[in-house]
Amino acid sequence: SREMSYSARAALSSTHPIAKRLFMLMEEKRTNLCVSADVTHTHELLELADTLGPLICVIKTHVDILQDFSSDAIDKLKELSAKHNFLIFEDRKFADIGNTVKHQYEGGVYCISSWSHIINAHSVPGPGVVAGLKAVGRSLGHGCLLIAQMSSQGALTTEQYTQTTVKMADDHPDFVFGFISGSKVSAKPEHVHMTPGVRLQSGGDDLGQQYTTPDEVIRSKGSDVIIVGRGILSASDRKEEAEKYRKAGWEAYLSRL
Ligand code: UP6
Repeated sequence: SREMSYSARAALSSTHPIAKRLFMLMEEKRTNLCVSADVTHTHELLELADTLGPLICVIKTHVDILQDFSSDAIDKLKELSAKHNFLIFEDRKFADIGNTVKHQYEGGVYCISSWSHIINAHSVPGPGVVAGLKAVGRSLGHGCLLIAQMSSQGALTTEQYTQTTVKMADDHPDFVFGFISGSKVSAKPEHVHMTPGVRLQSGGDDLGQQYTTPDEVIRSKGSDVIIVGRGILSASDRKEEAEKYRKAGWEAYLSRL
């Protein structure tokens, strides 16, 4: 099936500024690869960001697994994001009442809103979670992805849950610009779909993760961005492996145009 290009989607007037930036840089850099930088030390995070920077559109972080988190490391990550033109996505998966997520997003040890272009949230608390996050992030120009589906075995994200999540996104187009999902869940071309649980060799791990290939995710499932962690991190040459994922994701995208 013929689909719109990332740049055509960037040009739509109703596309969120963060989605516009993302679609544009994906087209410029010819990449729909988001690396999941699931490492425990800041030197490794920064080394990944600098080495893989030219090959990725987004770096996804879990800053609460870093043993040596510091605001200095975050400053360096921001510099690398400017140097290589990628966006930063803290995979915090907010999932509480609006008032609590507001504090979790803005304050605490990590001050996520001061550095992360993209955050995500579970829709399970209802629209208050989006309202709380939006109160902090909207004026900063940041954007949010709602988790509509999960890659793990036995996930409770039923078809109805997914559809209600899409409605929640539709109600907040000034902040929510897309989804974490295994497939395209919204028909709106302004929405970005990002998919975790991706590996060149399908299968899983022994804790419930389930993998799909880049080609399947982009071409058959209609998602836009592949999120890859251990597929790249466990390779002896991470840059070489990341290039394989970039190429696979990009060729799958070209084939659906
Ligand atoms: N992630 C999933 N599945 C989801 C949502 N998020 O795997 O439904 C995240 C994980 C991890 C990354 O928290 O950071 O994506 C996947 O890593 P992996 O490629 O090493 O399995």
